[in-house]
Amino acid sequence: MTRTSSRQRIAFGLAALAATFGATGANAQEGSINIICSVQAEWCNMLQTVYARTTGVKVNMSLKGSGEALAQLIAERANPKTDIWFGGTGDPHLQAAEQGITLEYKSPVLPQLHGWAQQQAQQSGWKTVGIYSGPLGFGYNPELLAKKKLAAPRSWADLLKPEYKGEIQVANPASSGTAYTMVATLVQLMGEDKAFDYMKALHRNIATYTRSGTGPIKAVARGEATVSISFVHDGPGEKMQGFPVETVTPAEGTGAEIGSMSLVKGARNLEAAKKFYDWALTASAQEMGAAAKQFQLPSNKGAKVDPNVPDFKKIKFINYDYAKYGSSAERRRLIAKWEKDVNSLPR
Ligand code: S7P
Repeated sequence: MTRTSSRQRIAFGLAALAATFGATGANAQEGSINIICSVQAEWCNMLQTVYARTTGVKVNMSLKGSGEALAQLIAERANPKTDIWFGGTGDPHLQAAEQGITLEYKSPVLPQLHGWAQQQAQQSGWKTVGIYSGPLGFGYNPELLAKKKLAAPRSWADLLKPEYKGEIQVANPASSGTAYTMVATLVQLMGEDKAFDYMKALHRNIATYTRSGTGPIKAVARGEATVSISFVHDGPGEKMQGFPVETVTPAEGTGAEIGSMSLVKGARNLEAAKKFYDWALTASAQEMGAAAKQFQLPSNKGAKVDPNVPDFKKIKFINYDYAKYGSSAERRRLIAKWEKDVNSLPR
């Protein structure tokens, strides 16, 4: 059997999508859907273009990080303007589920998903679902490190070294799901008291807390920071653009996100939104991530895993408690504590 390329598989998937809709081109379906898209722009744009061209459904796409997306959905809950929230870290999706902002839905595609993605659905009462997973780690700029005669970090402990003072970027957990994943990971890895002592010490070495979780690795790639705390699947895409960036996961262990998707309660275009949701869970739709140079692990068991996707077998993971750290109370409590005990300290 000849090996099919990712692009060929996506083309086959599109043909299947067109068949499902009884359409072969634009204007075959009526209507539109409104999506908040929390992956990076290239993937969001590809989903928008391909879906609209294949089904005739107009896709209005608004790009927002996970933390900001949740804030918007909370703000518009009395009068929702969004039909689907696609991507972003799983914790705020679980929080949205708990707050009754998202809708229970069991897609017929669920059995095709990995256990971790189905578990995300089950523990939210079927109000969200895992669409990808990715490990938290560090990005670093090897050229900048060499210029500053610094070694690459290998562990959480390394980030506290005095020589990294002012060299590290991470996002602010109040606005970023990525940074909240870091807080929750450290608390589970070290215990709460030690994790907060660690974050206070780390604070001295932080140059900037960014708004969005993808900012720090982009800054590292462009030589604006030396080290970032980031999802490591965001590294290869930067490297492919020619930027000097490498990634590593910490020796002590790390957490992983379950990037998720949710239907919004009160969605104005519910039937069309469900069709997009089912499609987004298929193997061929999920392969679009890698085609857009984003390298999370797809949740559909049949999706081809690009060689740039981090090898989960080689990473030391903690046993991340998604239910506990996705609960509104715990998330709010830890973020408030981080603001009070860490962010208020001088640097
Ligand atoms: O590259 C995509 C990614 O890292 O960004 C997503 C998310 O929007 C990050 O949100 P924050 O800005 O709130 O941290 C991740 O789910 C995804 O893997």
